[in-house]
Amino acid sequence: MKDQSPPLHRVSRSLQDADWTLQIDRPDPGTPAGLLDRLRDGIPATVPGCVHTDLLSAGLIEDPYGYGVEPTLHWIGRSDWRYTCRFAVDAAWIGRGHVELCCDGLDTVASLRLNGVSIGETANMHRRYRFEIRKGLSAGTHELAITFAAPMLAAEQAEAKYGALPHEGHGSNSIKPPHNMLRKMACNFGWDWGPMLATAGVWRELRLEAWDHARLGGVIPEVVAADADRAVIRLHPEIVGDSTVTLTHQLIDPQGHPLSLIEDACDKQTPAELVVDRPALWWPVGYGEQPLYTLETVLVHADGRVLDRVEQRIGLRTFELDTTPDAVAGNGSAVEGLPTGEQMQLRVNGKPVFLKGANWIPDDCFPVRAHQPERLDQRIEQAIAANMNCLRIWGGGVYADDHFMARCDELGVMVWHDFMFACAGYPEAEPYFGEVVAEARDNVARLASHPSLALWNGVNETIWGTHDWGKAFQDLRHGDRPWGLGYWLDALPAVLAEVSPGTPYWPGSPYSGAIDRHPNDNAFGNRHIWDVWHGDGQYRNYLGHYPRLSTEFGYHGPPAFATLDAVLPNTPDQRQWDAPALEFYNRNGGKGGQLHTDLRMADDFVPPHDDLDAWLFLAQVMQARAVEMGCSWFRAMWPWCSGATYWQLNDCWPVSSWSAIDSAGRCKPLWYATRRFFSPRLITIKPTRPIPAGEPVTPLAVYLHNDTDSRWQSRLAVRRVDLAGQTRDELAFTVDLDARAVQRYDLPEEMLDQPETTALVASVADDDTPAGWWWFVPDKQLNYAVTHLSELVDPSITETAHGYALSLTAKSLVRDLCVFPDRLDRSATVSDNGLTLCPGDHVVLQITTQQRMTLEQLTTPPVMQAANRFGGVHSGLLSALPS
Ligand code: BMA
Repeated sequence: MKDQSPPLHRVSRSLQDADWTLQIDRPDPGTPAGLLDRLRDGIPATVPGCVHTDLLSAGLIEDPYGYGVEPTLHWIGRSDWRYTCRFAVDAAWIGRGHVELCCDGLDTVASLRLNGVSIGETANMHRRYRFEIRKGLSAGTHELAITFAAPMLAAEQAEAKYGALPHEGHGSNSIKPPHNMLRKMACNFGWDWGPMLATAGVWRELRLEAWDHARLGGVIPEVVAADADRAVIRLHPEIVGDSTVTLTHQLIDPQGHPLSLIEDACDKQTPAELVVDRPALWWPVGYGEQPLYTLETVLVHADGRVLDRVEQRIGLRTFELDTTPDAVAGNGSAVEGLPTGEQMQLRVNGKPVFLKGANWIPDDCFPVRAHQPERLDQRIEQAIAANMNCLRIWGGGVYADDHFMARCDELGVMVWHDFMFACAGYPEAEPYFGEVVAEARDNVARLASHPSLALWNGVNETIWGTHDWGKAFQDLRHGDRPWGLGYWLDALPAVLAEVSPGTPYWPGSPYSGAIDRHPNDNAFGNRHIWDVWHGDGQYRNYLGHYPRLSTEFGYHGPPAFATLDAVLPNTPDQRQWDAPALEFYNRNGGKGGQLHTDLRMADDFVPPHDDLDAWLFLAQVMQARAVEMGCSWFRAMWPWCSGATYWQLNDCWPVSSWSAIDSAGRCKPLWYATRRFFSPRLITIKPTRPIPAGEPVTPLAVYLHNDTDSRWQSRLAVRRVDLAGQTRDELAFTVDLDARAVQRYDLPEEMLDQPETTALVASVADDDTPAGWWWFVPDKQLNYAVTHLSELVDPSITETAHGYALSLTAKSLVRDLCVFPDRLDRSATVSDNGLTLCPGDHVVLQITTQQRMTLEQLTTPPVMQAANRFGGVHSGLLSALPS
């Protein structure tokens, strides 16, 4: 009679299409009077979504990213809002044992009512919630109303309740709400690269689920061992409801062949284990393949009927964090003068890896837009194409999206994941404490099956702040009042040990491994290196640092011109380097936005204040040069240094920031430079030891970092060239370098004289490893032999299926050559940028466009640019210069 019984299995139904309405519930006094009636009556709303995007779709507000708009929208974050929908339920649902309203993301302080009766309250954007609603359900139509308290007021009220704790990060935003007081995406309250657009809404899926007897809360596959012979997966299922059920796990190999099928007694003391002989191991990109197995878990009722089924794609790998004390000073690095400390090395399947990557921030101010799959795919693919193997999910945003993680699994990106804490002290009193623990459990469980999840990290910067930031932060360290350390040292590692045992954990970024050691120590743990950008140093000062792992350092640069052009008013007064509009789209704190960039530009150039195009180009050049300086130096230090994840990969709106890719997905020159300095094989010219700021950078050496599994055999040529690119001296070395190793080739003193008239270039003969360059003095002291683009390169153009191929042959020494086709067609892209070439070097740039472009357009400023135009005596005389 089985067939006639009602279904027992879990069924779900999205409420996305349930005809949603948004109403203002308690308007802020600053709410525009003309909108009040419409907002009280209600406007059509989208779920998932948020208040800002709904108001925008209804045509009631301007684009929040428009010039000057953001400060006019603060009333939205100071008002209460209500989302309402109606949905029908039929008799089949009423007969089920459980009917739950499942909310994967409510932003943030919400109360939920079904047909006017309260069903629950929430106060954490980072958690998933389930509310049992079966009792209130009858066949027919129901009304669900979710009221969100004004986030800015809720944060202020929480601050009054818990007591103020310092919060940083807002940059030059005009208001700085206490982002640390709510469990909500901190940067939604404004950051030093993001506007203050505090919003509310249902930001992830909302659905009904019906089930009987029991359901699967999840299954955590803990890979306890993985080597060439054998992998062992320990299984941690969570069964909700009736425990008189049976559970089976089936593993399917990457080719789709079923492997072992096991029954699970669900005994926590001896969890079920799956064993795979000769497993296909998962590796990060650059270390091997990313085979994914399928793990299917089925929950079966005593009568044989299937209650629930969960399918996950998993990878067989182990991650460990190795913090072994160094056996010798420098830990085997070719760089001299390094002390003794502790390793800070991630190991995958027992093998140490060098992390090459960047920090991830929410890709849009409104999380629902940030999590569009195409957008996540594009960004992750851009990271991979720039030779990155790691992304750090920074703690001021949101926990990684499932789709994001799945794509990282497929492409081999290692994910360093912060818990959501950044740049602030945090209350440890209830109910805040309970919220943090619940959020940690939920997200650790949700992400545990992803092979790309490499490490969980406690907090961004607060521990460091209590040593080096202002008095308010330092007082925390010396006072009695809890400020979050209990989460990072105790509560979070305890959750991890229980929910996802074996996953590496580190209390902070930065942290040095011991609470009584300075958290930003060079020889221990990970570092944030901000004395260059925020501390007013030249980018050459990166050479004074010797981190074991740099999880942050960065340098500002403007977005692509097309991205700025879309938002800047088109009037001459707003098209100046220091115009109010440029300042609006720059939230860097401290010395201010544009001025700060200008001061740093003056390290290498005389800033061209009369030419915005040139100023933007040089700011981007400075950014690319600076990050290259840091990352290639840190690579030269391997195995002392185990990685560099610079600040930051992406942006959330059209802003000047530390990012490599702007908010429209356009790549800055830094992105192209990243592809070179993170290439599997690196050639770089650097000092033989760390150089303290202000000291002469000498002696120099060429370092080769072979970050591949095969031997590197080649011939290395090091040439000293004059400013026309002619060779003055040449040295040759035989290269025979082990896999995953660094070799240093010292340069004699006579190669290093005549700093104002020469540069060094190192290259290998038989592969396409990018050449390494060294410039002794800044451009403002260099008289490049050729400064006019027309005399620098011999260009020709041919049409291709997707646009044009632009061939360029260098006629002299060409430095930082860029082509910006987005100045002619906003959607155009170019295959390479920031090229430094010697006479005779030939490159072909692929330009993708639907539009007609001429050779002259493509080879004339501001479409084509080169640093040669801004060297030596020509600096600052731009307006007098022909192209
Ligand atoms: C670090 C980060 C961010 C910030 C960046 C640039 O402090 O953790 O908080 O945006 O530097 O200032």
